[in-house]
Amino acid sequence: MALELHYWQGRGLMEVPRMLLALAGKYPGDYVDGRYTTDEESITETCQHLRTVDQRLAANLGRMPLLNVGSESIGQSAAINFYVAAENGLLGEGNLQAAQIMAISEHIKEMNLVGGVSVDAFCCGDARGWFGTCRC
Ligand SMILES: N[C@@H](CCC(=O)N[C@@H](CS)C(=O)NCC(=O)O)C(=O)O
Repeated sequence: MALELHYWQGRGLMEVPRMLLALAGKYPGDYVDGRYTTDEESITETCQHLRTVDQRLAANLGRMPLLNVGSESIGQSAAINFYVAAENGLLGEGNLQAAQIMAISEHIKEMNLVGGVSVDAFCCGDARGWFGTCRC
């Protein structure tokens, strides 16, 4: 089924699904990597104005990230990560490993929430730069 990712022009919360897709050998072109901005001067062929998509973000309460799977939409980054990982065989073997993988993902999210300090060690020192592209 056709996949369409919608996110700001940055890594942020959509980088996990993009990386999962790359691990599965799928790159932009295999899916739509929609990127958006509110800055008129930053609009390019690969980065459109938010107004082109803002009426279609209800599944994430008007925010991004949003994943379209055919005619269906998924909001909330945790749900998007789960769907993309599960569809591409990247959630381990069985429910136990899937839960352990999701726990690591939640740990990283919480470490980022407290300032990225602990995540720096976990992510080889560039956590601030990595998460800093999210416009939350
Ligand atoms: N809990 C949501 C948070 C979504 C969120 O805060 N998205 C931000 C970008 S990282 C956003 O689009 N903010 C713009 C807005 O709230 O209008 C998720 O994980 O998907």
